[in-house]
Amino acid sequence: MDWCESMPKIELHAHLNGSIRDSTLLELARALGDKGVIDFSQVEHVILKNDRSLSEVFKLFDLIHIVTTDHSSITRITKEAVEDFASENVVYLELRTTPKKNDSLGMSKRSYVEAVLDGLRAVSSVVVAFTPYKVEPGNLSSPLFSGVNDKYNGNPRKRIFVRLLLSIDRRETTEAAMETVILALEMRHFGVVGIDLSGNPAVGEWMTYLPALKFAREQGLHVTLHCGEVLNSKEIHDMLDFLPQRIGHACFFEEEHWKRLKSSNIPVEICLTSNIRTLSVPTIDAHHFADLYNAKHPLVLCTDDSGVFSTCLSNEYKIAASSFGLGRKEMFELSKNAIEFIFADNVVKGDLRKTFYSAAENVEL
Ligand code: 6MZ
Repeated sequence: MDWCESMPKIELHAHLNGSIRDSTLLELARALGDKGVIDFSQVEHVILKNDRSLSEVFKLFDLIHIVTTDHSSITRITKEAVEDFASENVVYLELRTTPKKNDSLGMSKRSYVEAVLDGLRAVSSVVVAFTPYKVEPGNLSSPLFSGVNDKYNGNPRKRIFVRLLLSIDRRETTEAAMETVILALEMRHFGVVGIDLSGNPAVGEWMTYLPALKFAREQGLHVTLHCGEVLNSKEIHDMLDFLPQRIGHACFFEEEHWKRLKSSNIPVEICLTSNIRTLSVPTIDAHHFADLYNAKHPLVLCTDDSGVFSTCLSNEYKIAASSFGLGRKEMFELSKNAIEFIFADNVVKGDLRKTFYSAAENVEL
């Protein structure tokens, strides 16, 4: 585990509200209980429960959203999520979140995303680079990180790149999905690089989101889809037809889907703990990681919801090592290969390659 922690890592599938710390969730829930908004005694056991089915996970998200959806909580959980990932040597993080409207709190989708950005700015223990790199005229050597050599508590601060994906929830309408895409386009200069389709896979129809997803792609945003989280052969087929730049999960694929996935080379975001906890795969030994890995299909290990599933990215690597026999070298390569699937630009990719190159000299492979 220590070794997995020490290795640089890339996280490409992390839902902001799913990455909330248990301690923060309990604290925020207790505060709402004190105000009489919720009955804390009724929700405490829901928060602390560890073995949830997929449908129970979505009930928990409804609770988390009641507890977190005000600007200051969103800012706080963003800051904490970035600190947590950076503390285990995640060097590039794509954080995804569903912009939410809440009239009673004066929250619009835009102000929600601004609260997320405030969270990125609030991080002080780590150096965060989240806006796209621009080469200033006459200054070709502008640093990717400002204050890289800054110290925090006497130690050099770690560095992390963060990019944002805005999620469309499968409960939303075509118009609401389009609003999220337009917001993502307007927020590009703040590091929003793409769109994710997520939410309860038992809800909603693929066709509802197609206009917004097509528009996103035409405008140059990257698109990743939660695909095959439940058995829905036609939807998986249609999603693969769309040729997203990445997909998440791929648990309920059938022979025909695997063939098409492999021939299209679409990278898969693999979330081992999440898939096991939600019973989306029967056992870890039966997980499709092994087949995709052996077929050298592009894939990346991710946490999905580190708070909800009590995991972290180092733990996902540890599980891959113990379940599929990966050695240090294989884990390092797996982590490094993810550079090729990130949605940030080539300058960031180049910087990450250097990070892995120098880490290869320092971590025992
Ligand atoms: C599908 C998921 C998910 O957006 O409020 N989400 N969607 N499958 C999953 N696997 C278990 N885990 C999380 O983060 C929470 C939201 O992310 C999506 C759901 O829409 C959930 O409400 P944000 O920050």
